[in-house]
Amino acid sequence: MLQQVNGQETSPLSCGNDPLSEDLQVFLGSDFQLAELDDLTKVNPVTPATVLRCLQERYQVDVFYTTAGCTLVALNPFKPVPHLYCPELMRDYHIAPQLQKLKPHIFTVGEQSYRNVKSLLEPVDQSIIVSGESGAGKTWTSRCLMKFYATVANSSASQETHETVERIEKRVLDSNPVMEAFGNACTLRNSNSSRFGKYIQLQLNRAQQMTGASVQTYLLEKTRVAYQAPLERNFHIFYQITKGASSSERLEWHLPEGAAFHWLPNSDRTLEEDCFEVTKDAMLHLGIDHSTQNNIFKILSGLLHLGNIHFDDSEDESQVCQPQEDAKCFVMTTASLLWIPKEELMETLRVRTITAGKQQQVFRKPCSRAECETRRDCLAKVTYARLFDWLVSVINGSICAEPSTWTTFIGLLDVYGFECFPNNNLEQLCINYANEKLQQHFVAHYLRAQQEEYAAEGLEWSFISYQDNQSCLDLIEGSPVSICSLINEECRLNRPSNATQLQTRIESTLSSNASLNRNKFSKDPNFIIAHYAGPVQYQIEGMVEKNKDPVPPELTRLLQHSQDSLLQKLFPSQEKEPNDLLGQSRAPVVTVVSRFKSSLEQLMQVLHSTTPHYIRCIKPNSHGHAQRFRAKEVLSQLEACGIVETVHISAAGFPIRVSFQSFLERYDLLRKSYPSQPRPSSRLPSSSPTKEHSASPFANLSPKRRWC
Ligand code: AOV
Ligand code: MG
Repeated sequence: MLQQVNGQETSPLSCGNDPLSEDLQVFLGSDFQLAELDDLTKVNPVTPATVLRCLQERYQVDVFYTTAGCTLVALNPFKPVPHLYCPELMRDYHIAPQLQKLKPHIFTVGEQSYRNVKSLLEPVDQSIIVSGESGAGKTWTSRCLMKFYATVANSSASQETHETVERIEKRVLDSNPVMEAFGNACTLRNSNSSRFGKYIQLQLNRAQQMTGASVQTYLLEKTRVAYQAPLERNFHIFYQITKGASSSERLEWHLPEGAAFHWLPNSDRTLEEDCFEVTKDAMLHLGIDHSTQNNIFKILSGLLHLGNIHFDDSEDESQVCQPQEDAKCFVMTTASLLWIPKEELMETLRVRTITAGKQQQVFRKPCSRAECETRRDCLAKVTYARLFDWLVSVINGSICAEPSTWTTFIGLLDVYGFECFPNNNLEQLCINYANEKLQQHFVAHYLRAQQEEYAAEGLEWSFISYQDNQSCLDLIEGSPVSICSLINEECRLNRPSNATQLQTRIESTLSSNASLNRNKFSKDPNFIIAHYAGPVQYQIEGMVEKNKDPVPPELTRLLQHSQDSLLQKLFPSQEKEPNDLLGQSRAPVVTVVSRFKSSLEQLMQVLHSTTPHYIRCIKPNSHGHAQRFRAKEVLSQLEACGIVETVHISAAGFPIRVSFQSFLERYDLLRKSYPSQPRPSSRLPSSSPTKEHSASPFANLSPKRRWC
């Protein structure tokens, strides 16, 4: 088969002598050897077609993991494969004397990171960066890796520490179902889609035992609480409480069986993730007792009732809007569940206070119907976001170890994957921006750095081109102007935003950037960004408002007046008024984008200070079907993340690098019998392709594995 492929004129979109197939094909006469190739660097020649064919053949025989140089390609099986993740297999990887002799697996990456940490000479923190599009398997992979560490990091524990370590590990693992219940939701791409980014650091002591962990989260998609795109759902936890509450809880939380909630679409669809018991148990293990849980679920139920409050238009501008007839009882229930005065709730939703003049006079202005509903949504979003942040801090309080008890960490990064929906707005811009940053990290760390190192070593090396996403990042975040800076500026100008004007500004200022485009056939203001993973059209309408994320001070004040002990914690009364983006404050405006940008920068700094390991999750088809390999879809993912270039560089590169000092120490005796001196250099590959080196006795020591 290999020879057939070699001898063939292969177009990038063909697989050997077969046209690119839409579905998984059983190739007559197919050579199973290709499926046996564990490492894509052994495919010859390395082309998109051969790499694709190799992965396809492996997928066909249920082999989902393949090494690609420094990365691991993980195909989503879309079916249960329990034998692949059982504790026995974890132990096999953990005790293997030579890891590379075992089949590629996420446990190879996990164990390699674990062994790197072990190095007594130079313990370096490790990061495992799991990437891939939405639904490709990142969260699944991170979860399995956490289980792997929980299993292996305890295997060396002594009898007396065993129980402590086990208790900590259990809590660390329990953080997953809680965070997923509150932070994941069913989208068009993935029924358990992470709507927040997560970087979890597993903290290890000198004995390599897990003493704790800490979680850093990134930008929760809070708009989902009050708006769900067609065919999508709200966060899982809302379905869990409405489906899983006991009859007494139903009474207390005002959730009668079959009640209809506007913010709970598609509840007829039951998902595996709807299991309330699992979430409650995990919360308990994390130290969130029954009474606090009760508070949480009452607040969530209050938000569901809030979503059912709709208003009629007022008769004139001086009148407040009245709640629709059937919404009156929802007002009562919301107020009772959130433990706030009903009258104050209505006043806050329907009346805006404006402070003006030298005397700082306060004026009351009735809101229009649309404004009332925006305030209602805002109340839900700010409450949910604070609840989520509070949960994360409780989780951290429960799992984080004392700094003196750990020396190194292994970080697992699982962020929301690249997204392209029929409608994309600020949320997708942030998500795709994060993915561009990770791609840049990979490019800088591996594709560019490795080749530059060869050049610096003076090695003969023909540069392998790769898709650099710098221009795309310049477009999104560059200085002095970028899409982010223009959107931020609109917020600072403090004037009613005009999407068409913003579109014109983006076009006129950034037109020289090749990654920018626009759909001229769309009547809605938009821009298109050519992301590394494909073009995405963003609608501008609503973007500036989302970026401002204004929280009217009256809303915060309302929640500060709650008698509920948890809401009092979430909205402490001594808290300063939030950034008033409506023009009453002179404090610098902190926008969603600016906050997200700085959190990403911090993340990048942490990643740069660790040894990175990459797992590229690939979705074999967009429908989540098992046994279906859509070659075109896989190919575009492979191209987007530069797998073929990675394989090229790894195959042509030097698998072993030895520092000049240790090379000299080991092979110096050969030099004594040979007069020529090796070139002074800080690092040397195991052998060099240059003539100078091939003439020396060093040339035969450790031949380069393969030539490109
Ligand atoms: P994601 O994290 O990459 O998407 P998930 O990890 O949630 O994707 O995976 C999506 C679904 O694929 C899971 O719910 C599983 O049903 C299935 N799956 C993934 N990996 C495996 C595996 N190794 N074995 C069996 N099934 C698997 V997103 O969060 O949307 O970007 O934000
Ligand atoms: Mg996920």
